[in-house]
Amino acid sequence: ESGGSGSSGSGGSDGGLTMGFAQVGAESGWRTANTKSIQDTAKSEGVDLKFSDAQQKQENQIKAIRSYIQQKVDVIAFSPVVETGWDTVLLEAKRAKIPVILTDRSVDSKDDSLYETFLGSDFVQEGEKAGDWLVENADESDVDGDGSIKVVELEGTTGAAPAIDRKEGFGSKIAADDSIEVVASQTGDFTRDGGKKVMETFLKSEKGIDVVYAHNDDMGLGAIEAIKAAGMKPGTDVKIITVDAVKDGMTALSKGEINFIVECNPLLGPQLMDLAKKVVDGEEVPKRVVTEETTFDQEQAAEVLDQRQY
Ligand code: GYE
Repeated sequence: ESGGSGSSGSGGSDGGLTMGFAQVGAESGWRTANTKSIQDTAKSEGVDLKFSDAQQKQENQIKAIRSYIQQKVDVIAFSPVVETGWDTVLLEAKRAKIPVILTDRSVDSKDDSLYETFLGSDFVQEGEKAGDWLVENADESDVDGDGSIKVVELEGTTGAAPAIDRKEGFGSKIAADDSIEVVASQTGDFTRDGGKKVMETFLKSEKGIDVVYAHNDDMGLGAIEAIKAAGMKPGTDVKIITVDAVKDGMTALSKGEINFIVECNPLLGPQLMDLAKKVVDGEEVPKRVVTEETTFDQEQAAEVLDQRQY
């Protein structure tokens, strides 16, 4: 029994700690699965979870974090909607001696003493996997056969780590093939509706689009609606690459409406609660915990679809 310090009687390795979690929002299927994983694991591990949804607004997340500091929770975890602008509030948590765990998305700060650890995916690598697939499948991806592969990119939330990194990783890989060119790129805010609207404008403004690269499944699914409405066949007339591998995305992939999905794992609850207990108990944890992920083509999606949990 090493834990259980503090006047509140919380903490300790037997659970019973209080966590304030400031979630990004409910913008995507990924986010819904992530929230459920965190809430379910908190329950089963006996963690008293205070949960807030920031509706994709940084100011709401900052407010939530401040309220968790005021409530003297044992640990704060959050998924920063954008990368920058966190130093002030994180310093407040540090001064209040409340440890902070970054979950899913990271912050861009020079001072890494402002948080204990960062649990989440390697988003640059996800973008690289998407780019590698396109380079390897360049011939089939030149749908109109004009010798150039015109890509439109549906970006995630502006300033968010996964939007910045997935763009960077993809760009670095497609640079290997001169015939591949990103002709337009705009944010769809990680939502289905955003993806649909941006794709509608791209279909009007760009001639001969061969490929859509969407930073998440939801925007890709929105693009599918726009492509169908324009009288074309998604996955055939326009190739589609997305990231996440949620059930709706995997269903579209197995039906041939998406061509390739890079997996991003939202089930972070178990690892998060484990890290939180260790941090509160004063145990050492690695500064970075990367989640393991794979990729799916159409055949692979059809094989695993039944077992997909989310
Ligand atoms: O890919 C997207 C969600 O931060 C990894 O956020 C997460 C991203 C995920 O809205 O669907």
